[in-house]
Amino acid sequence: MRIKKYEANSMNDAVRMIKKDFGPDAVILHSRTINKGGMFGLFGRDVVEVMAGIDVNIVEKKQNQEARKPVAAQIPTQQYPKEQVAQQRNIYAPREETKQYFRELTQEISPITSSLEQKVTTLTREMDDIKETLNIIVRKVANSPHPMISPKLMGYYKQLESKGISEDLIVSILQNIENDFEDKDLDNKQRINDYIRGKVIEMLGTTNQIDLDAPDAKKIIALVGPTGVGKTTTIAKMAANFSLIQKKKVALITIDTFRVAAIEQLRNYSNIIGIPMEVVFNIEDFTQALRKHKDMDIILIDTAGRSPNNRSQILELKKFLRNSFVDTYLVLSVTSKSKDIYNTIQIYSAIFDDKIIFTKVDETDSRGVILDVVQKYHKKLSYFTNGQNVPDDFEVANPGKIADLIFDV
Ligand SMILES: Nc1nc2c(ncn2[C@@H]2O[C@H](COP(=O)(O)OP(=O)(O)OP(=O)(O)O)[C@@H](O)[C@H]2O)c(=O)[nH]1
Ligand SMILES: [Mg+2]
Repeated sequence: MRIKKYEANSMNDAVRMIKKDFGPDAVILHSRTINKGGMFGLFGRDVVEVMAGIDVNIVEKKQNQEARKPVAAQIPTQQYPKEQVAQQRNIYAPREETKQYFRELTQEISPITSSLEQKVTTLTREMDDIKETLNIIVRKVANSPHPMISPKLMGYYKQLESKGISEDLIVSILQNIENDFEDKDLDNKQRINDYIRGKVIEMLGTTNQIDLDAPDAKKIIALVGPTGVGKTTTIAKMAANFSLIQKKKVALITIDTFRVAAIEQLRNYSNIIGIPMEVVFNIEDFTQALRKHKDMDIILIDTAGRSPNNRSQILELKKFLRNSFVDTYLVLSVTSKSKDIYNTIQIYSAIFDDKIIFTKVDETDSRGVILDVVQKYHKKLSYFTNGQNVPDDFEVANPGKIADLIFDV
């Protein structure tokens, strides 16, 4: 703040002086009337004393603004002829062609802006539609434990889930129902159960059994699979069926020489059924045994159980089974975890083609994995076993029977 003291004859004079020094932004801080010039207070005259000041910031700000003003505005007009000043000012006025340019530009832009407006309107409408659809989905999800399934069919979802059928197959079956049934028929339990059974049978596709009377029948059958799934027992059941029921000539070969007990197990069965059995330790023995029994109607080969995690052991079996006359069946227990079953199928695919025997169906109510194996891996069911009794607990797999097994009928 700059401050100055003034003395004037009147307040008006003082203000004029202040304004001259500080400009219109000056402020009067203090004023008083004093007597000046006389002696002892006599014969003097009254003057006005004023204290005034100005904020230096305001002054600087004003000066900067002045400096930024266009040159023409700063031209002291009285120093130049009027025409010259007008000419100078015209430099800053828009020219006619500039005005024209902006007029044309506006004309060009206006269709673009109106189409943009339209697009924004359409997008807003679409966003509203999406919001509405999302709300419907959210409401549906909130009402149903499975977002893809109508709440009316959730009972069937639970039922199929309890049978061990995988989620994606259940969803596929129930979505078929939603497509094929009218809403009012979704309450018809009998119709829906029949439909589901029909779908499962359709999904199980064709099965495959050994027909020894077929002209191209393969006569040499090997069973492979993980440890303890029931290979040896199933071989005994098959041998007994072919020999005792179908009256065929049957021979057994075991390449499972890993445990003495395994050899003894099969020898016992061969003795009981009354059929020959060979124990082979290498490829030469194997070829010799096959040659020896070439006149048999069927030769059944038992193999050592191999963990799917031991790929090299599985490939070891390949040396024996790569013979094109050998038809290899994978034996799987329904009691195994689905994940392990899928893993086994993948690893054993190196030595078996597509035929599967499921064992131990009597040990669980959850047999839906059979359907998954057929659907996901395109395998064919051949037989299933449902107990430890040789030869009784052995059945030909047909889609109707498997569907009954899955639904525990
Ligand atoms: N409950 C039931 N048990 C079965 C079935 N099939 C086999 N078993 C039993 O499963 C156990 C193992 O059977 P094995 O035939 O020795 O199995 P494996 O696959 O030959 O076994 P490894 O040769 O050791 O790999 C035995 O106790 C059988 O009685 C079946 O269908 N149901
Ligand atoms: Mg065995």
